[in-house]
Amino acid sequence: MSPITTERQGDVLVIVSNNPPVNALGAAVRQGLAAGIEEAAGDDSIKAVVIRCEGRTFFAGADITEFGKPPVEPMLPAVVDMIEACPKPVVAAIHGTALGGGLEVALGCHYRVAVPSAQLGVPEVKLGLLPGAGGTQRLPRVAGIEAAVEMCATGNPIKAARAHELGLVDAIVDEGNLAEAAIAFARDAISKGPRKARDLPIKGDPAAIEAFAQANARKFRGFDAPAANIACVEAATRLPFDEGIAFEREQFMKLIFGVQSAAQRHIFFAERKASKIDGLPEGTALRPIDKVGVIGAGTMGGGISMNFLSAGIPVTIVEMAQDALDRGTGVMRRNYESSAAKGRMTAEQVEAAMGALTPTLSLEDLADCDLIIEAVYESMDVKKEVFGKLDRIAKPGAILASNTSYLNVDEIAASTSRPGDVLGMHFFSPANVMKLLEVVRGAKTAPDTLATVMDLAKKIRKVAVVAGVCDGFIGNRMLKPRQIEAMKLLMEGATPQQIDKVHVEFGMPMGPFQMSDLAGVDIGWHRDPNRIENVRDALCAVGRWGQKTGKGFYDYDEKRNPTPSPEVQGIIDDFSAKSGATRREISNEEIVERTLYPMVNEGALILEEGMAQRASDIDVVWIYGYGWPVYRGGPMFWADTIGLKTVVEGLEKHRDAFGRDFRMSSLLTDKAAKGERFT
Ligand code: T1G
Repeated sequence: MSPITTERQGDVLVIVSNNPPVNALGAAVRQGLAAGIEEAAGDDSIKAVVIRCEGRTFFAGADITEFGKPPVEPMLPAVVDMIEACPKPVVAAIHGTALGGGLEVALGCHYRVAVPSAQLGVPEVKLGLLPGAGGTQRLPRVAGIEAAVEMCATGNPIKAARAHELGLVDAIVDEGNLAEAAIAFARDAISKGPRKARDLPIKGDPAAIEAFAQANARKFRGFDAPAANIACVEAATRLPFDEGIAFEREQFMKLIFGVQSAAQRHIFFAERKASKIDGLPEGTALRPIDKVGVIGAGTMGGGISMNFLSAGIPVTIVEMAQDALDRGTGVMRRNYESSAAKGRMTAEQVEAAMGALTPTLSLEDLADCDLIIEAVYESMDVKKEVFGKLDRIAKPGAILASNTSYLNVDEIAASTSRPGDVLGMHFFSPANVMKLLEVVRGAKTAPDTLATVMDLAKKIRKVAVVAGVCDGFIGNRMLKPRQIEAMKLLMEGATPQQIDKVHVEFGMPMGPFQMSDLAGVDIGWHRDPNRIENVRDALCAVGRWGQKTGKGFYDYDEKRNPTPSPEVQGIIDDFSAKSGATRREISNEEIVERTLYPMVNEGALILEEGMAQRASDIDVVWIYGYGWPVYRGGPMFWADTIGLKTVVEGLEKHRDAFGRDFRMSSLLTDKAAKGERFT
C-alpha cells in the first residue's frame, strides 16, 4: 500500500502523503509523488495540483534511516525537479514542520501556503549535511540570500509568518482549513500558471554571506557542514541554476560520506534511543505529575525548579531559612527576567512561571506533590535525614528523587519504606540550561517510577539517560580518569595550558583545568589550608579556588579571560620535584592517549557492569552534559572511528603510567580483537 494517494477535487489533483510518524521522504513516498505528478501532467482535465500530508506534519525531510543504504530511484532531487517541471501549477499545503527535503519539495512546488503554526527549515547542517535536493539554490531565489544563508548554515527553522514576510510562503491560511484553502489557492493559480523557483532572480545582497560567515565563525569552529552550506548559497549568487545544483551535489556527496555527518546522524538517533527503557514491561502506566516539590533553593534547587515552571508545572520550593528562600527565588526571577530581556520569553511568561512557584519553609507543604526532588548539601547523612522525613510526609505514590551527583541512590532509598518510588535525577549545572539529565535507577526503583521520570524529562526539554548506581554514574565516572591523568601529566612535564589546548583543539568547549576553575577547584577539598598533600590542596590553601576567586589554575581578569600563572607553575614544579618524576617534553598525542582513551575504557566498564543501557547513551551523556563535539559523535562513537584496536594499543602503551588501579575493560579488548564497534 503506497503511502501516497491522489484524489480529484474538480480540476485539481490532490496528492496526499500518509507516512507516519513524520512523512519522511522514503523511497515509497518519492515513487508516489513522482507518479502523482506524472498523472497530473498527463491528464488535461487536471488544471492544478496540491501536495499535502496527513498526520502531524508536512514532509519532515529525507528518510535518514535510508542513509548508507543503496539508493532507490527516484532520488529526491529528481522528484523535486519533476514537481517543478510540471506544466500545471503545483501548490504545497504546509502544516507542522516542513524540514530539509520536505521544504525542498515545497520549493519545487510553484506556490506554498501554510497554517500559522507551521515551521519551515533546512536542518541538514545539524546532521553534518546540507540541503541536497536544490534547497541551497532555490532558497536564495525564493526567500533571499540573507535568510537562505542563515537557514542553511544554522539549520534553525522559521515560523510561517516570517516565511510569509520573506516570500517563502505565499499565503497563511486558517488552521484546520489547510486542504480546502490550498485547493482554492491552486484554482486561482491556474490562470497564472507555474512559477518555477529556478527561473527567479536571486534576491538580496551577496555581501550578507561573508558578513554572516564572519559573525558565526566561532560557533562553527571545527564543523565542516556550515562552511559547505555557505559555499553553496554563495555559488547560487554567481552560477547559473544548473551549475549551482552541480556544485551543491558535489558538496553534499563530500559531506554524506564524511565522519562528521555519520557522527551527527548517530547522535540524532542516539538522543531518541536514550529515552527508551530496555525491557520495560508492556503497558507500564505513567504516574501523573501535576505538582513538583523541590527541596533546596540554592543554585541547583532554583535551576531545577525553573525547568518545571517553564513547562507549566507548579513547584513548591522549600528552604530552611527565609533569607535563603528569598535569595533563591530572587535568583530565579532574575534568570527569567534576563531571558525576557534577550527576547527568549515574554514578561507574561515570566509572571506565569513565577506565579506557579510556592516558596515555603515547611517540608509538610510537599505532602500533595507528585514528585519531590531534593537538592540539598551533598552529604549522605543529610540526604538520609531528608528522605526519612519525606517518607512520612509525601503522599503514597509520590516519586522521591535525589539530585545527588555521585552518592549511592540505593542507600538513600533504604532510608525510606518505599524504595520503589525512589531514584536519582542528576541535573547538570546550570540546571535550567544544561540539557542532560542522568536518571539513576536504583536496584529497587519500580519500572513505572523510572518510566514516569523518563517521560517527564521530555516535557521539561531535557535529554534523559538511564544510569545505574555507581560512583559518578556515567558522566562524572568517566570524567574522573581524565582528571587524574591530567594531574599526573602536570607532574611529568605538561602544563595546564598545553593540556587544555589539546582538548579545545579536539573540540571540547574547555580543557580539564579550565573546567576545574569554572566548577571550583575547591569542590571536594578538605578545607584545611595546613594540610597540603597535592597541587589542588596547595592551590586551595592560597585561595586559588577558580574563577569565583579570580584565580585557580589560571589568573583571570575582570572579563574572566584566563592567563597562565607563574605561581601555579611554581607549585606544580615543587610537587613534580617531590614526586621524583623526571620532567620531560609531553606530546599532544600522549595527552590524547592519556586523558581520552581512559574515558573510553571507563565507558566500556560502565557497559560491562550494566551501568548504561547502550554505548550510544554514553555518547549522549558527553555531548549534552560536557560539550563533547557533536561532529565526533561522543566518546564511544569516536573510539569506533579511530578503531578500538588503536585505543587498546594506546592504553597498553601507557599502562605503567596509569598505575596499579587501572583496570582494562574486557569488553573493549574483546571488541578490539574481533574488529567490532561500540556503536
Ligand atoms: N527520517 C526518519 N525518521 C525520522 C526523521 C527523518 N527525517 N525525523 C524524525 N524521525 C523519526 C524519529 O527517529 C522518531 O522515531 C520519530 O520520527 C519522531 O521523531 C536531501 C538529506 C520532525 C521536528 O533533519 O527534527 O532531508 O523514535 O521523536 O520531537 O536535503 O523528528 O518514534 O521511532 O524527533 O516531535 C532533514 C529531523 C533530513 C528533521 C519531530 N530533516 N527530525 O520532532 O519527534 S536530511 C531533519 C526532526 C534531508 C535532504 C536532506 C524531528 C521533528 P521513533 P521525534 P519530535
